[in-house]
Amino acid sequence: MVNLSINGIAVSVKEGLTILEAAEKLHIKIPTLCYHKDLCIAGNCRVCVVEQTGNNKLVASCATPVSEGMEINTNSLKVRNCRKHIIELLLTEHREECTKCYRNGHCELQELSAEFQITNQDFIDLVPDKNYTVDRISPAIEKDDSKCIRCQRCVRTCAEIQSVGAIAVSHKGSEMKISTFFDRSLDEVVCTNCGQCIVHCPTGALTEKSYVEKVWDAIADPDVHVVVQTAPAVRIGLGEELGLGSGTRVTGKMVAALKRLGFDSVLDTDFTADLTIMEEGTELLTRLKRALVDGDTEVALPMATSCSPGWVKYIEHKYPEYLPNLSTCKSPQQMFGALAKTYYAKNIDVEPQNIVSVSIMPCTAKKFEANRPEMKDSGYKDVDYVLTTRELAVMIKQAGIEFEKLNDEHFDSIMGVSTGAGVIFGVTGGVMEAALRTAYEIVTGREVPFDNLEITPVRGLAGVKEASIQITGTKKEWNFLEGVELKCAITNGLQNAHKLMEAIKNGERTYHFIEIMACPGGCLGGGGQPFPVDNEVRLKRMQAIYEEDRNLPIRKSHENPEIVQVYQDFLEEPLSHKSHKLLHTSYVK
Ligand code: HC1
Repeated sequence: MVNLSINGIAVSVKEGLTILEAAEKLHIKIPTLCYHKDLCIAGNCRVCVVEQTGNNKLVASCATPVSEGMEINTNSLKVRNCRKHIIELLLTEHREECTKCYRNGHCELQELSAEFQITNQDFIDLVPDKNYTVDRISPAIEKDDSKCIRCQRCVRTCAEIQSVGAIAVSHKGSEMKISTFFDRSLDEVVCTNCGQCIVHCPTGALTEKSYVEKVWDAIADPDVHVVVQTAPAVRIGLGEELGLGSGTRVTGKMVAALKRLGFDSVLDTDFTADLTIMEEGTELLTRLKRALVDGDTEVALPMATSCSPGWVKYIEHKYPEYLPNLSTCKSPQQMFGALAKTYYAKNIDVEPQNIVSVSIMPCTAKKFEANRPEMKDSGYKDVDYVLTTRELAVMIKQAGIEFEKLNDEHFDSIMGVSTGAGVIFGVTGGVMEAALRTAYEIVTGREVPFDNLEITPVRGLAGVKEASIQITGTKKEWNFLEGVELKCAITNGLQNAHKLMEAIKNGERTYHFIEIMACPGGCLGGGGQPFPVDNEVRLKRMQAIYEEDRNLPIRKSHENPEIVQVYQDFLEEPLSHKSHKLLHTSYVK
């Protein structure tokens, strides 16, 4: 242990901690900008300076380890003046259009300026002389260099958490900027649209493309029927943006708010998450049968989940030789879109061209996915507009809805009934757990004992998780699986996906089924979820998702009565001709 004093208070902390971390233990908050708990230390903004009493030196507290006998002052006159000047200098290069900025009210630089009462300008404003790039080409992410403070949180996020490297530092000195390959648009480089750069950016330099106005226009149009679907992780994230604590479950209030906003029908992506289990589970069993019974060596195993569009884009760019391993299932969002303009349209007797299909997602890559050319199998654009959890909160605030006072309401039908298996799609390991609940019953004909519904090896925020399952007592048609050890792996965050794919490629690991989600923690940590985020927040959201599952009356996808109905009335059976046409696709390099 190391003994030191901070602001005259003695503290004893573990060796290797930084001054910033030691101060946290004493509940002393030191302002930061380039620092983020998810990332390696950069120490480049210097806002976190503190004074070392003894030698009167100013040091960056995020980058300086504690040492024995250290005396630190986090609030001396020298420290306050220095921090104030640093913030003022950052502002000279930052386009201050706070009232028009997407991050107004959520900007860390704005917060610090207010805290330090920066009311006048002592330094020359450099913004007018700079030729800043504003990139609005991508359907998912916008990048405005005039708001960038060059803290490099986005660069570290893209490299360390996602192993993508779509953005990097270019040029030097005052010309230094955050750039892409040859300064191309984010739409033209290896960006996966995951939006992790957005949730780690302290200002409005990186934001999602907003479709709020388009959705308001659709709601106001009396000639169209606007249907909205809500992703599993939105219901445990939305409350944070509307003044409730992290991990507050707000499913019923969210539905009530969507109805008040004027959507004609409020339905659930969790319904098509259940449908995905039916389709993807059957696809996996079919692949296994071909490999194990027919001896077909061409079968691509392990089969990989395909519901995370950031992961799909990653495999297209980085591991195109593994594209046949992706499940052919579209994501639940896109399955919903395809059914909205066919099955649902027919059911409510509305022409599909008069349906506007909106989805609320915790994810920015879903905006890209909805715009992919593959996603028009209904004969129309399957999903017209994708809003993030944050954008939905904006609409709720604009409409003057007092969210916390709303009474719970239920989803509409059809395509509004879902199960606990559907909701756990929103957390890493959830697709695997949901699939196992159903696969066990299909293969054995026996019910999963209630106590075994929660499959703990696939739970938690670990980067790579493995599970192996041996099914005994299989039904006759599945007896090729009797005693076979089914090997599965689960990852979250693309850096972990990279590790897993390398292990598979090098032959170090073999699996039958892998679940990969692009964002840390799965969709609950998506790029469209409320700010700020770190593992503490992710854990609370994770607990909320599992609580939601535990509280639902049906917890297995195949027991969802609306799933039984959609096969009876429309799709016939999993992997039928119709489901192939509407619910499956393939991707190319
Ligand atoms: Fe997800 Fe999915 S779980 S990808 O994380 O399969 O975004 O929440 O909607 O489509 O269902 C996201 C979440 C989401 C899809 C589902």
